[in-house]
Amino acid sequence: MRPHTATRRHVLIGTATAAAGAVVGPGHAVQAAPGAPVDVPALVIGTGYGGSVAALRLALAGHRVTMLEMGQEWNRPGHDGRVFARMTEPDERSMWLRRRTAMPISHLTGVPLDRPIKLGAGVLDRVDFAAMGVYCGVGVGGGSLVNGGMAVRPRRDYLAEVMPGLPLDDFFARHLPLAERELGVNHVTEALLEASPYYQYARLGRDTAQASGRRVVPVPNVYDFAYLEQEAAGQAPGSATANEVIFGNNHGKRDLTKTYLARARATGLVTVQAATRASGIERAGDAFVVRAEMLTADGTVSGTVVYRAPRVFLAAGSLGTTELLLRSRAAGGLTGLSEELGFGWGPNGNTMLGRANHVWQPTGARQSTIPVLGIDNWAYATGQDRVFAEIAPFPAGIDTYLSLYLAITASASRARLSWDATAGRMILDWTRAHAAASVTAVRRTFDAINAKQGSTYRVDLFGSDRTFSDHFTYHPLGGCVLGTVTDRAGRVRGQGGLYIVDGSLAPGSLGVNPFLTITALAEQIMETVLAEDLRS
Ligand code: FAE
Repeated sequence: MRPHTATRRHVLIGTATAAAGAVVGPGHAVQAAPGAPVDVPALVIGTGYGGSVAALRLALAGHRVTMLEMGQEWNRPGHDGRVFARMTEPDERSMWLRRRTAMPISHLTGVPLDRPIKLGAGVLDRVDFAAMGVYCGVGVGGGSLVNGGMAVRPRRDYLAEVMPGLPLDDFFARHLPLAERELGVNHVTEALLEASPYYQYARLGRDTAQASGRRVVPVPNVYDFAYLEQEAAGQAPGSATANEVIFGNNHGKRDLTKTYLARARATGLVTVQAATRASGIERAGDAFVVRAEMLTADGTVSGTVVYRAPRVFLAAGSLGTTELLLRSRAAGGLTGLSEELGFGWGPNGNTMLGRANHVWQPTGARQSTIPVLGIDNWAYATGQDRVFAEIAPFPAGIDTYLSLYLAITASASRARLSWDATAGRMILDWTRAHAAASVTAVRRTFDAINAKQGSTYRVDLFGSDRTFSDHFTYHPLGGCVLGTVTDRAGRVRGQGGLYIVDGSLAPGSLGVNPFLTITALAEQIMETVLAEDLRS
């Protein structure tokens, strides 16, 4: 095992001696007989939205829960006094096991923006497949640590279209409002939106869209806007106003560690094993044996640990959960899984673009990293032309006159995740052609704005051959689609006791930013599972 070094922050959080069968984690110890698996009543793999809901609901019902999380526990300040690095000052905290950043906006005026960084178990992963890069949050709190906090309700008609069979009355009447309350969703204040220099870019994005007859809607968020007002006024340490977002927010954001996970841990029944990556699941009689690797702060495997649990909740996200199931099936640990495992994957139609404004249309040198407005054409578009585009920030410290947008389309393109036995890894058959309909839809929306404004697209943001980003996503969805790989309550078919509660259940497209829907879906699943499978 690698020695712990006092100079590293977030050093190895759990250590394991597989031979002795003992695991020591932060603030707790779990003991097992030498060589034997650690027996736990319920295991949750992943600490993002689905995992946090599962842990809280299980614990409130009196069940002991052990959570495994491959990333770190982000609760200790680093060398600069901050827990997370700023977007503009990346270091080993920023990216998951990379020696160079992999920024979504990779270039500006032809200059590459990526920089060398020290290798570390950082908070933002980018998983590169042949034609698609997938960004994911890694750490206790999952995607909530790195995301923009936008908590957008899905449209009822679109959910009915993409997830037929979901009990929508209940979902909209109870589970979505519950998720919004637990996550602390709130709205930007009038003062910030209409007067703050930090939202000049949002006001310009709104005005130029409305001038072309486009509808602009408010976008709710879990970032605390009362805090944002204070930081904008210089009365509290800056986070949204200080270039913090995709590598974590040091203040203001109600990420899962402050909401669901905090409540779950407060029960005293939830143990989180950070820096512990599940690597395989095997059926063993009425239970499951889950193997996991303990990781150091630079990602080295320092030991292994084995758990045994009669109930396992998979919450490792679209890629993580699908990979675990594909890998476990390939290794012979799980048999009889649905043939549809890996299918139905999509990037939620994610397409980014930039527009160059005129010199009399400044976007602001100072910009809040938390978006608050979106352009919405769903009222007057059909099929794959439906677009919801957030007016996104580009905080550069100088005025760039750049309007940036993250568009989400109703793309019908789906791809398949599968196991490449030769390479020993998961692959994705997404091609650039899969994104063509999204790019066309987005182009239609923004061509109209450019025509009215006499403005042009920025062609210098995503490398030499792209005006629209058709090669990465923040919103991986699918792989274990609800009602195919699982039943309607997230029970993995053919594997009693194994459940899925995360974004892998959603069929590649939700039409809006996904975490609110994922959270509400996990609430619905847990309600059913607790009532039907775990009633004591
Ligand atoms: P997720 O939150 O990804 O959690 C999975 C967890 O499992 C992670 O902590 C992983 O480290 C962990 N894990 C994976 N594999 C293993 C393993 N083998 N063993 C142990 N642990 C493992 O899953 N969505 C919005 O709705 N609004 C936004 O504003 C927004 N902005 C985003 C910005 C960025 C930069 C990114 C990357 C994403 C954004 N998203 C946004 C997407 C959102 O964060 C994502 O849909 C959810 O986090 C997915 O939730 P899950 O519970 O599926």
